[in-house]
Amino acid sequence: MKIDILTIFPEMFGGVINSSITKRAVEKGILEFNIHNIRDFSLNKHKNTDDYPFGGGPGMVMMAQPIMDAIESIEGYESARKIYLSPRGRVLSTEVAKELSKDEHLILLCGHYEGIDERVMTLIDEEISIGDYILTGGELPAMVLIDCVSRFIDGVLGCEESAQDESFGDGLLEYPQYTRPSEYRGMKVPEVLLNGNHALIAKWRREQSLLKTLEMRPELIDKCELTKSDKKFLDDISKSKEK
Ligand code: 4FV
Repeated sequence: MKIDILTIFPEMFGGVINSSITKRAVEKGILEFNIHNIRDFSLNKHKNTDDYPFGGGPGMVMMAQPIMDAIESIEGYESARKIYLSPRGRVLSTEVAKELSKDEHLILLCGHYEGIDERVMTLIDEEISIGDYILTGGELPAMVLIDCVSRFIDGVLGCEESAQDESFGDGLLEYPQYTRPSEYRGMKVPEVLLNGNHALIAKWRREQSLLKTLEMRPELIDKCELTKSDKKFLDDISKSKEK
């Protein structure tokens, strides 16, 4: 299996790749790792990879251009399984790890700060989360994924360590984030985020969180406190689906 990792902290991966079962797997030719520094693909002279979020809010958002160019620089990226490590994703489990271990080529995108421009998702196959908590970056989740997936690849573990025999937030998912430019590759930032109306922006963000949660983690809906407008929004969604 070939694993390409996209990060702004490549130095974080030295440990996980050059030790333990993954080091052994590389030496045996079972695993191949390529680490790509997203900063190398930034087109601005300061090599920035992040900017302020449209619509305001805390933190910074990673720009689409460096990430999308980095992904497209990888040989065979079209056929690889392109995974964004994110709290919005399918939660990593033994079953998911077993499924991923059958892939020939994984591309792991590690976000940082408040996350990435939503337009990057047009190149991503799926989001995977290592659990319902917020980390500083996607690097540690990528290492967790590498570790647990590697264990299911034939030959990585000695027969005595076989993984086959192993057993085992406000509560809504994050709304889509965007940053400059307001249009990139023909994809425009939602108008509501550009007009500066904070009430409308907050409404849009809440609704987007409800929609993303309904789509990705419906079981979380029942566990979180919904306002009257939340419930009306969800009722309207379910009625529109019935039509
Ligand atoms: C995460 C998780 C996670 C969110 C913002 C990185 C951070 C920052 N990734 N499972 N839990 N990611 O917290 O995968 O960009």
